[in-house]
Amino acid sequence: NGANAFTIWMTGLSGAGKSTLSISLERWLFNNSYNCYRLDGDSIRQGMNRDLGFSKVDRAENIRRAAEVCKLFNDSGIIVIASFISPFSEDRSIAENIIGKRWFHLVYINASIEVCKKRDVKGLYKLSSEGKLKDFTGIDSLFEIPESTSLTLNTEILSETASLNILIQFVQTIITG
Ligand code: GGZ
Repeated sequence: NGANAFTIWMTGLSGAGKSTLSISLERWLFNNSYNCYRLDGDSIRQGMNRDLGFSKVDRAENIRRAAEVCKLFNDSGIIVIASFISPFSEDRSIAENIIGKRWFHLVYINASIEVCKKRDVKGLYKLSSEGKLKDFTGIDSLFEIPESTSLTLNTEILSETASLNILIQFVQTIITG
């Protein structure tokens, strides 16, 4: 990675705001003439990782493959915005090692399980509470809160615009080194 590209890796519960913020950040980078690519768990799981489910082993493989793709993009000079629940510390740390510590920036999109349940944008929390969705993160599958992050955004307190502005400031500090 000689081109100074890096990966913004967003972790957080389903409904915390990862995809929303990553799409807005992608737009900002694009508008400011930066090459970037967005990798999202939801879409990667429909293509490259459609053979994977939500067991601990499958999540680990999902994250490993995603991180390898991030590395390839970064090597080619493209900034990556990766948004995956990535609930396990061990898997996040494997991702960091694949991408390289220098180029991996962990951003925790923090909203409590109660708030995510209330938002329930996709109705998955309801399905899970009815027993129709197994191993759902925050309900019957663990989310390990990251111990150390490059940035944490509390989307319960911050508006979408406020979160985005902080995220953009953070990315600008990485870009200007
Ligand atoms: C967690 C699930 C599950 C289960 C389906 N657990 O909010 P979404 O809907 O649009 O995005 C979530 C996505 C999670 O994929 P990731 O690749 O980010 O997960 S991980 O990093 O843990 O591998 C959610 C949907 O898939 N979804 N079933 N059981 N999320």
